[in-house]
Amino acid sequence: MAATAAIPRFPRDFLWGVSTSAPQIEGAADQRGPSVWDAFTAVPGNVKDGTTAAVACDHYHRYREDVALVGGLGVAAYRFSVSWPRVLPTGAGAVSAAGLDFYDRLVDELCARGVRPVPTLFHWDTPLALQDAGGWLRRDTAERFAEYAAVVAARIGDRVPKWITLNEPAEHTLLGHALGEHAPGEKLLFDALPAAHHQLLAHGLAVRALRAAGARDIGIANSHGPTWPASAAEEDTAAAGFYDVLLNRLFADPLLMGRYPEGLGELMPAADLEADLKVIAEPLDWYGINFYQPTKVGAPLPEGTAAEFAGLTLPTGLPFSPRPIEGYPVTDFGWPVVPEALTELLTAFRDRYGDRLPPLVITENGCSYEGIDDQERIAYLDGHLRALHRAVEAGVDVRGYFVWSLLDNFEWAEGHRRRFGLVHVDHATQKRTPKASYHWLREVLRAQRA
Ligand code: GBH
Repeated sequence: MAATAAIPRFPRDFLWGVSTSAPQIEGAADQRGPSVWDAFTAVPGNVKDGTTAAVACDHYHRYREDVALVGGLGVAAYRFSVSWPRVLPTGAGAVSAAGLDFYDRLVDELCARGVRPVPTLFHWDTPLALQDAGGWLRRDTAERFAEYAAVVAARIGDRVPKWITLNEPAEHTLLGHALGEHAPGEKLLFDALPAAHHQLLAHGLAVRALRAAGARDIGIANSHGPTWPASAAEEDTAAAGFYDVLLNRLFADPLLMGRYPEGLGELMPAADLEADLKVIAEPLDWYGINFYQPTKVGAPLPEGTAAEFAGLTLPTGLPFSPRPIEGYPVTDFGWPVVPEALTELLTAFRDRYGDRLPPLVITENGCSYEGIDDQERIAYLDGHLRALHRAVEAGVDVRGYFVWSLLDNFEWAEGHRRRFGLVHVDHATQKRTPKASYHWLREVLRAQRA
């Protein structure tokens, strides 16, 4: 195996888990309301290999087998997402009994195997009916989300020890609403900021609705990563600082400090911004970080150069430009593998937010590689666990770590071209095969328990 030395020991009650999301694994699209992803994948060219999420891993029908895989891994927790349009086919109003029944069965199956269910209420699958009414550009969507949260809590809340409101509002704003690489395919650039505000508001309203329904231990999963300036030159550090505001501070500052970074609050659609920020900053029990890689950013490049970056077609006229990070291995996706950036990120978070920072959980970390004998994935996870341990040793209060992902799944605009699973899925036959990394992680966890 790629990594031989034992992973250092984490605290006894450290929460180990594995993550998935509904639109990426469930399939059974004919048994729920349509989401923005159904509309988006129906447009040729939007998904690089033309796949849709209609079947995905067929987890809706195979959840018992998948929960057995989770149990076999020896993790204490499973992070999944609840599909809003499966529970409320048009996003509001009529509840689907069959949809709620599915999550009820899933939660029971997890509990029967001694695995703690950690649901995420939104992983980018907005009900299409709400999108047609304006989606996240509209304030109403935030209110509907809180009602939906209450419906889910009423049904499965008695067995759910830990909740996540939203997954990565930053990526959903950037990729879904600013660049149009993800559903709903809006290319609004900076006019996408209302989608950020309304997601944050939805989060805060949902925290209140969940607590009113008796839920405890509520967090959010945000994507974060250090931003490295391309050089020490003033124009590069300024551009990197701006990117850092958009990726990291635009979401973490309002949640943890109750204010937007300077100049951004004014751009948000709020009659009473202070009142909204109070909702958004509703105290969290913990804060989830999805970490993949750092980003190097420099000043805008001259007109006409390098509009392509890591598979994205970037518009011209942005006040920064992402640059390749050299000197590190890259995954199949082209993302650099830089474990020490995780230590850097976590210590920077502690330094910036200090006492306002609740305990942290890494809610996603993983990589895309082909193959069942996935030694590169083992090396990636090994490196990141060591980097995480260094942050814990440095005094950052991190309480858990979830691998993305249990299964090879529907990887958004990449379709089936990228494989993030610890378990290989043959998309033609739905056959699951645990990879070398699955067996490796099981042994790591066994050693942690010993
Ligand atoms: C997560 O988003 C999602 O929550 C999950 O659904 C998804 O399957 C998983 O990641 C894997 O993609 O081009 O080098 O600058 C991750 C957000 C945004 C992280 C893009 C990597 C670009 C890397 N990602 N980012 S780079």
